[in-house]
Amino acid sequence: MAGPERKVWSENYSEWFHKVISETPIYDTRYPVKGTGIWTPFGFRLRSSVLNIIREELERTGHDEVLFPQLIPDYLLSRESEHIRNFEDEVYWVTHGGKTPLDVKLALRPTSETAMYPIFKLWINAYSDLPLKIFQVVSVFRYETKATRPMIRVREVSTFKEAHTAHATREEAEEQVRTGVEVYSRIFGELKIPFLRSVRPDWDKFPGAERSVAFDTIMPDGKVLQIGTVHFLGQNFSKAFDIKYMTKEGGYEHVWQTCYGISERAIAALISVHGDDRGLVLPSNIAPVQVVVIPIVYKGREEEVLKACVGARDALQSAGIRAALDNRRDLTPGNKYYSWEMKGVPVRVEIGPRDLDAGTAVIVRRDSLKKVQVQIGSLAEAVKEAFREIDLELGRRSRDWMETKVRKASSIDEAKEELDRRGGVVEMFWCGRASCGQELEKAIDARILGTPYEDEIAVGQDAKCILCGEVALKKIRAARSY
Ligand code: A5A
Ligand code: ZN
Repeated sequence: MAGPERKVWSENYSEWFHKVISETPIYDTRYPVKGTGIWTPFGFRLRSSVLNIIREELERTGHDEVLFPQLIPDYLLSRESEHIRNFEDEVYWVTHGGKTPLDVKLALRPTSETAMYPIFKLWINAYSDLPLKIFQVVSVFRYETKATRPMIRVREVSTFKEAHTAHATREEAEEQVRTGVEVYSRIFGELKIPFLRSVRPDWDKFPGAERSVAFDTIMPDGKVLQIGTVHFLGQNFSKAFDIKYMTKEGGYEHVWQTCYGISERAIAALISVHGDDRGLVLPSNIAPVQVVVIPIVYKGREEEVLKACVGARDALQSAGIRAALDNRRDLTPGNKYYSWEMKGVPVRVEIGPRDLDAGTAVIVRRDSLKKVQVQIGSLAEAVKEAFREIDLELGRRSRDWMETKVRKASSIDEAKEELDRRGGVVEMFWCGRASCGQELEKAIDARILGTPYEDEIAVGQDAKCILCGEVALKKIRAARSY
């Protein structure tokens, strides 16, 4: 597709990202606490669009929204040993109320398992209390030691959607993991963010989980970003927090649990995978402003043109489209184009004196910058048709791009060279032993993402582990990651 350039986008992605989020503006990074940021009015609307999609999917699949407290007493946070061992170094502590030292130190939640599960114990007694499926959207705090990055690695994760479920049997909880993966697949599908789903290796599971399935996408610089995770918790937490239900036979059994989370990283991915050198490009369902109408006025018929533009905006709004009119008099059309292109508005409508006579308008697609002339009477229909095409194109373009970044490698040298040269993800065969996996991480200076979620079972008969050469049971993915 001969569209707008994506040169700066791919060659200097980090700078591109900072420019887009601060010039649009979406997110202000000037707050004087490291790892925090401010959602601007436009950014907040973008965030709300994404959250609407997430909420809709979760509610449709039987999850109820709740809100738990932010503070977790130290004795609860440390109740599950694996969990605390991994989060220990990332926790912010509240130790004083005014000048008075607190008897019990309180953690700012790094995630809410240990806040919710003591209450699950109170809520769950009988078989009929299950399954329990809840979620909340909150801020969590993690004292990240790796370099912080706006939205991508923050210390106050301000858009943390976490879902937590409890079930009577292992099978039901495992089924819920599959459902969670499907729910997330649909959410990323709506955002047109391409993804790879990998079962993380044992050494990189969520602290306290038996199994973690992760969604990764590839950013314009070739580095991988984890944009969501679905965890099977087994009975680890239910045993630690003594969450039991009475079985039909009258005995007690600990519940089986899952949890899954998405954060503003998903919004960073949305911005990054679709953008181009002119700024943001957004799918129509996400765009806070879907259409901007711009009057093309020279001297003469200004009032008439403006009137036609107001009419066009009103007609679009009546058709349920989020349309705006840009009638600022001190800006040239070119300057207006620039600012709305930066904001990723999917469609621009231009109306000038010549359109008045012909009864037409020009519509311009943000993704391709292609222009077409349409009858003013069928503007709303034409715009909706453009939305359909744009959304399809964004899905296709981002998926095609990602696919070019996923390569197979059959030797260590080849894998390393691939990652050095092009980034992205390499897929290899693996015997399944942790020792080979971890050695591989060192040998190619990359992170093991895990095995493909889709084909966890057997590979080919003659496949050999890339490291030890023994029979390979699995495919393994590796990448340089955020
Ligand atoms: N309780 C479970 C759901 C949990 O906390 N899982 S998690 O640790 O994997 O976090 C869920 C998602 O939040 C991650 O997949 C990642 O996309 C995002 N996330 C984690 N730490 C983050 C950070 N410091 N900044 C932004 N996003 C983060
Ligand atoms: Zn091996």
